[in-house]
Amino acid sequence: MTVARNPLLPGCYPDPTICRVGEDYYLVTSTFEYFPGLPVFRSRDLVSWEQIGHVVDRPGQLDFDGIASSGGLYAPTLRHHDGVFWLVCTLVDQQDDTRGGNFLMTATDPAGPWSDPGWLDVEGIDPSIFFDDDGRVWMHGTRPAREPEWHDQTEVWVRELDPETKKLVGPEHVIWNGALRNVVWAEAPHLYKVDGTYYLLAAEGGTEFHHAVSIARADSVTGPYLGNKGNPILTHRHLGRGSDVVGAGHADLVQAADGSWWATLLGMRPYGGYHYNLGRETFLVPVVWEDGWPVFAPGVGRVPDEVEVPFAGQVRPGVAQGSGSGVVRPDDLRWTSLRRPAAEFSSARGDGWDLRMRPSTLGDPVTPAFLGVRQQHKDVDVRATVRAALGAGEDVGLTVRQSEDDHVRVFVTGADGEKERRVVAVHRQGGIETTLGELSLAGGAAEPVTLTVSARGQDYSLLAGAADEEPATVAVVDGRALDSVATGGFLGLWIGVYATSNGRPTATIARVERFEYVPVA
Ligand code: 6LW
Repeated sequence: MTVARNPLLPGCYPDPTICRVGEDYYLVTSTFEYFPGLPVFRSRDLVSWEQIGHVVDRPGQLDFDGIASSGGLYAPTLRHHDGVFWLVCTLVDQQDDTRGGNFLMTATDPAGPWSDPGWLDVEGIDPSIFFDDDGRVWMHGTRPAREPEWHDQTEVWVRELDPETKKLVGPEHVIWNGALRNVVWAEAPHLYKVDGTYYLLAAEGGTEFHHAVSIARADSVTGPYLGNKGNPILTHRHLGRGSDVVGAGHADLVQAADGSWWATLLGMRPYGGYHYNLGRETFLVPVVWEDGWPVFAPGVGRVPDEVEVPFAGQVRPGVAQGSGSGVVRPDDLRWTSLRRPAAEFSSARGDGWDLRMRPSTLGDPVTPAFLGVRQQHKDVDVRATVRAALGAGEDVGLTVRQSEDDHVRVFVTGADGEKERRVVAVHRQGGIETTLGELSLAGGAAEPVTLTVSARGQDYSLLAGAADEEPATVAVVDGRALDSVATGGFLGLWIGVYATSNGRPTATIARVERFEYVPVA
């Protein structure tokens, strides 16, 4: 017996989808504007997870250029059928709805390569796919109701997919608007067949405080679906905003090899008030069936801190859950850039990177020279040792990023003729920049500087020092201004390095000698 500690995946891993193939479980989550997109995790026992790749990992697969933060890749669904992995997902461009849409990709190895997208002629988000035991395949998803009876009413549709042509065929059926009248955002639908009955699992209430999981069943895949009288079958909204986990919803079911049932779902852990800087994280909940309905977290009725997985002790030990501590080397799968591959502006060198500085800044919805990792722990030190012969107006720094419009930066900046190096801390809030602090460091332009973000709950200290010096505090930022409760959007925070010439032509290479991510116990 082994215990899975929740969250299964700490940090911004929302909208989890899970499937099992033999003894292996595979899980994928949303990534929005980050690249590579849609990380793929594998586990033998539901307890220990290792990342094995990404679904979207090469240019030309999808075009994210210009897509603003919290657009991009929304909730995916992963399934396996007849030796092939199928993934359906939505690319959302909030500024230009002629771009993107719902697509399907396949792979024989979930670590990749994945196919190019096949676009599906259907609107809305949260697509899912169900392989019936008669060989027929059914797509489903959610969209704003065509004839709404209430505000933010959505409708879940189902339609057949021809697995050969990968096109939708036959009539469409609208099967669900949520379990409750006036409920908003019935979404994240997934169909299953259990003992000959079709089940529709769906979220409702919106992916924030009122999030919930409901279930309905039918004798035919196209309905009519009858909701469980106990709906919603899981929510934390009645626990209030002081609950350790809020916003539980967006679940997917999986049956283990021993016949037991489990659900993955998203939730948030507020701290320092009602703020969840780590974003929407992935949790695990046990499921049993009673009277032909699933019961989530039986006897507890909420997302448990720990989940006993009876079969976990019997299989090979997996890789430690969550993330590592220490130097994040260039081959670490946690690294992400924005919208396009990091190879376009960076090269691995030793334990770090050479960043080819770009004119674009973190305020532009493009691909600035940025490389970062998710903030997965509320107490963490992130240190980057950087070195660059900066030109006038050029910056190399460390950022805590929510979006183009909301982030903080601590950076070394260059100016003609100066002997000292200037370190500046800036908060960009709602697109408006405020300088929070400044200091000067002795030493020549090309000597290394260590920049640190030291997060202790909602206090984010930004520090700087020459490599062999005690670092000095440049500013302390209140993290409550940075999470999605404060800024809007769907994301948790990232912490990363960047280099920008702030619009000027440049050929500067910024060297990141090492980047450390050290959670504080
Ligand atoms: C996801 C959907 C949702 O597609 O948030 O509000 C979206 N609802 O289920 C992004 O995670």
